[in-house]
Order: sequence, then structure tokens, then C-alpha cells
Amino acid sequence: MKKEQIKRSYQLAKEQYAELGIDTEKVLKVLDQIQISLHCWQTDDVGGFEKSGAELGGGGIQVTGNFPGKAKTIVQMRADLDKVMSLLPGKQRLNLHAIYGEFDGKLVDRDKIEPGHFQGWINWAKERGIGLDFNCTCFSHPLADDGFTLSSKNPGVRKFWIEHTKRCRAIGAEMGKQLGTPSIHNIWIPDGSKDTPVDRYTLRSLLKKSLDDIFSVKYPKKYLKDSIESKLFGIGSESMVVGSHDFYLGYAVKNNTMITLDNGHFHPTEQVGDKISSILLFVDELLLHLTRGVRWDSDHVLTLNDELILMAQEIVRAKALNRVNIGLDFFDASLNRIGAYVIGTRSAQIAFLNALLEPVESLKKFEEKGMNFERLSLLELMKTKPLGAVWDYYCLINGVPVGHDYIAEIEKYEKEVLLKR
Ligand code: RNT
Ligand code: ZN
Repeated sequence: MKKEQIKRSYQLAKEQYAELGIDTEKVLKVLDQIQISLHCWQTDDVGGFEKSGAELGGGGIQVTGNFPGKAKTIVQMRADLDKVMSLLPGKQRLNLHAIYGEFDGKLVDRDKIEPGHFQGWINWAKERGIGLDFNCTCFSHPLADDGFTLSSKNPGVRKFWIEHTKRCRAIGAEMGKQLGTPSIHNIWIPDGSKDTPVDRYTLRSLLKKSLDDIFSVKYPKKYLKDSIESKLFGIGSESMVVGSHDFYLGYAVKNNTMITLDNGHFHPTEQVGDKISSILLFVDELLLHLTRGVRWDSDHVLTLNDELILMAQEIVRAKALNRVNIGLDFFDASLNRIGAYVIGTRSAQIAFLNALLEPVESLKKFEEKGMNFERLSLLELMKTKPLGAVWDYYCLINGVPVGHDYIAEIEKYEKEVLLKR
């Protein structure tokens, strides 16, 4: 796209928003502050580097497709992430899983991992001036094969995963300490059952006990922040998931941890956007796993749909940007993986830009006066305002490809790098 055209379009858009009392320059400054934690696992289909050719195994999550170019080594993964970041305006963070350590070809079991295995990533992040987030990996492992980890009735299995998770929190805290920005450690476990269990209470009390043990180790909030992630169902856990939303919401409120809202983890007719204003009244901070649920799958590439738009609006309307940590969680191997990242991350950024461009004060005034027709019409009118012109300008001033220009960049990377792997 031509620079002059982008600038001209922005100028006109700026005037339109100004008429509604919105200062686009200020909005772009706020957008600059919004960091998105990129989930490293879209580059390699959640395989990890524990042993070569590792694949996602069980745990109720699945990657479909075999598009060429999957990252097979840490070097390739880092190159891909650099490419992704070069195509995104603003500054992001990186979200790692425990299976992405540098194990030098040795088999280091999950209950033996240490901060040293992640020093390379810390250095990598330091060079780029970005923060790191972390996750225990309680799936793709023989001790997770029967579908239970932290809630297992087998004390040895439970002990193994408790030790793993404790070590992961220690690794996260080290990341936060060295990088000067707290690392968020997120716990998601696959535990659940395909068929109807009769003793849910015992399973959930075991999970509670395991979490109490894990969180008995304290870290300063400036190094580590803890979050817990619920799910409605997964493949193989259709009838019951131990870590349900009720379970974790209760746990988070009582123990003052963050809660992770993965919007692919709820009933399709539930609005995750609606949950934000409730949960924020009872926990200090939230973590989002932005994704797109499609029928049974919770992990399609994020797009700018109603769900995402509402989530961003609810956060901005509640003036809660500083209490919501934004992460992504999708994995699709049926298309160019770099492209998937760029589409998903840009969609998240556009959703927040859209929310920041909303004339909230005018809308609130209508609402307070019971002027419901006026409120609805303004909400509808906002849908056709020149959001794209502001977004294009934001990309331009950030020196990243504007509009569809990133397609050619990704095609070039596919030809020169991905197809040669
Ligand atoms: C699974 C959860 C979880 C994982 C990642 C890999 O349903 O969403 O967050 O996707 O940790
Ligand atoms: Zn998730």
C-alpha cells in the first residue's frame, strides 16, 4: 500500500473519530502499551524439544494438518518467532511450555527440569527486551496417559506432577527475576473422563490438595504470577473435567491467584466477554488465552469475531487493561504457521484498537438515561467506522507491513526458509 494513501485515509478517519470525541493519537499510545504473549507452540504443533520428532500426545488437545515448515529445533523456532515479531506492530512477550527447554539431546524427565534448561531462552528474550511467560506441561507424557495428573488417585503419579509444576514455577520466577518483568505461570491439566464418573468429589479434592502443595512455595509477585486454567471438555474428557470453571474460580478467589480464561473452553453459547466484569471484582488479575472455538475444537486460529470483539470491549469499558494479561492459544498445522500467528495476533490487536475507539462515555450517557434506541444505533454505527484506516496507519508508523502486504512477506519466508526444512 502507498504511504501517502495510508496517511490520507488516517487523516480522514481521525476526523471522523474526533467528531465522536475520540482522540486517535491517544488511542494509539494506549495500544502501544498492550503486550500480547505469543504462545511458542504454534510453530511446532505443540511438539516440544524433549526428544527429536516429539509429538503432541493425548491430553485432550489435538493438532491437525501437516503443512510443511514446522519448527524442528530451537534455532528454527527462534527464527520463526523473530519473523512473526517482525510482522507485528508494538512489543510482545513470549509464552513457553516446559517441553521447550534446551536439553542437549539428553532425556531430562519433567520432574528434573531446572532454570538452566531455559537460560538460553532468557538470554534470547533479554536481547530482544521482551518478557517470558511459562507453563508446566502435564500432557504428552507416559504418566499422563491414563488421563489424570495432579488429580490422579495414584500418589506416585500425583507426586511426579506436583514436583514438575513446582519446578516450573521456580523456572518462571527465575525468568521474571532476570528479565525484570514478572513471568506468568499457568497451570492447565488434562484431567477428566470420557464417561460419567461417580466420584467427582474425590478427584477435585485431590486436585485442590495438589495445588495447595504447589502454591505453598511462595515467590515475590515481581518475579512470578500464578494462574489456573479451566476447561469444559476435551477429547477423552467429554463427560467431566476435574479442573472445571467452578473449581478454579473458587480456588482463585480463595487463594488469590489469577484465573485463565481460554475462550475455547466454555459452552459455545456462553460469552466469555460477559465473565470479565464479574471475575475482575473477585480476583486481582486475569490471564486470557485468546483462541477460536469451532464445534469440538478449542484451538482454531484467532479471528476478529464477535467473541473477541466483546472481550476486548469489556476489558476497555471496565478500564481494566492493567489487570488483564493477554495471551494466545491456538495451533493449526493445516496452513502456514507463521501466517497463522500473524493473523491471530493482529486480530487480537485490532480487537483492542476497536475497543479503544469506542465512544464509551456517550454510550454510557445514553444507557444512564434509558435511551436504548440511541445506544443501540451508536453501537451499530461504530461497526462501519474506519477502524482499518487507523490500524493501517499504526502498522505504518511501527514500520511493519501494512494491510495485505504481510502476505507476500510470509510467502517469501515460506519459500526461502520453511520449505527448505
Ligand atoms: C488446553 C489448554 C492449554 C493448552 C496449552 C498448550 O486445552 O488450552 O492452555 O492449549 O497449554
Ligand atoms: Zn489455553
